[in-house]
Amino acid sequence: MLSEEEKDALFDAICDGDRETVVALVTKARDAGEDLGGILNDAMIPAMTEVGDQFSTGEIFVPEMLVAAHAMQGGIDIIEPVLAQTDHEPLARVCIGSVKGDLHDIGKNLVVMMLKGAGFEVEDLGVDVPDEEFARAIERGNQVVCLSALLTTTKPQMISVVNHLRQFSNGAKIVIGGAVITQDYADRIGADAFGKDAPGAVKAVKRTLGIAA
Ligand code: B12
Repeated sequence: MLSEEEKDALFDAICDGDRETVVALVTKARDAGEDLGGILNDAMIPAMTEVGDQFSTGEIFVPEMLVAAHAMQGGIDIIEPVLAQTDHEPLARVCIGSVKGDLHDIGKNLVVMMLKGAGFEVEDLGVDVPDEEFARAIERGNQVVCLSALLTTTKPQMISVVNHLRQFSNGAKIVIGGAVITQDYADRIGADAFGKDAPGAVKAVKRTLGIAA
């Protein structure tokens, strides 16, 4: 079992981007047969939320957030297969991709990690994703479609995806984000929600599904 001090150490290790310590502590918890969902919820997700808050307030910047995300991923890689074996039900199924023409994926990958950390099953469609691929992802049972765009030139591609998905809509929700996206733009193109950053993405996805944040 992890002691309270070790749980605090796990929290700090994620905030500090100390992947080695994260992997060591999560491995210890797994080998002791501990409730890994509990570790995720009590220590790891709060750490990523802290990192997200520090990023939002300008205390830390992208490099620190990426290192923290990398450390978090080290823990998630150990937890994911174990949770997949249990009855742990995902909150919902979510797919995400950078829209057609957009090759930026660092921010998207952070959103994927935060969504997984929050308990969602996430299908990562990658970058430069055509509209039809998002539609196929809905057919495969994804309940929320997340779209990422970083470029002024790929921003309008979101209009095309939203229109395409609404044509075949089975009630799937659409959440959009990326450096060039705003709430006003989301409202204008008829997306269901906008998220400013990775923690904001989790809140936006939960909001569309009526799940308390
Ligand atoms: C790294 C980078 C690249 C890398 C991408 C590598 C990769 N694997 O992603 C490379 C070198 C490939 C690249 C290429 C280009 N880039 Co570039 N790139 C950047 C840079 C420096 C950082 C982007 C980044 O990773 N930010 C860090 C992450 C954490 O932030 P983020 O992506 O915004 O994501 C956060 C939020 O936006 C949000 N979010 C993101 N997605 C989603 C999705 C949802 C659903 C939600 C809710 C939230 C959400 O959460 C994330 C986490 O907090 C930016 C400048 C900058 N400071 O942003 C330029 C920038 C985005 N690039 C730019 C340009 C112009 C280009 C090129 C056209 C350059 C060229 N002439 O070739 C090409 C285009 C390639 C293409 N077709 O996509 C411009 C865009 C200007 C504009 N407004 O259009 C920028 C702003 C640079 C600049 N100041 O001019 N780029």
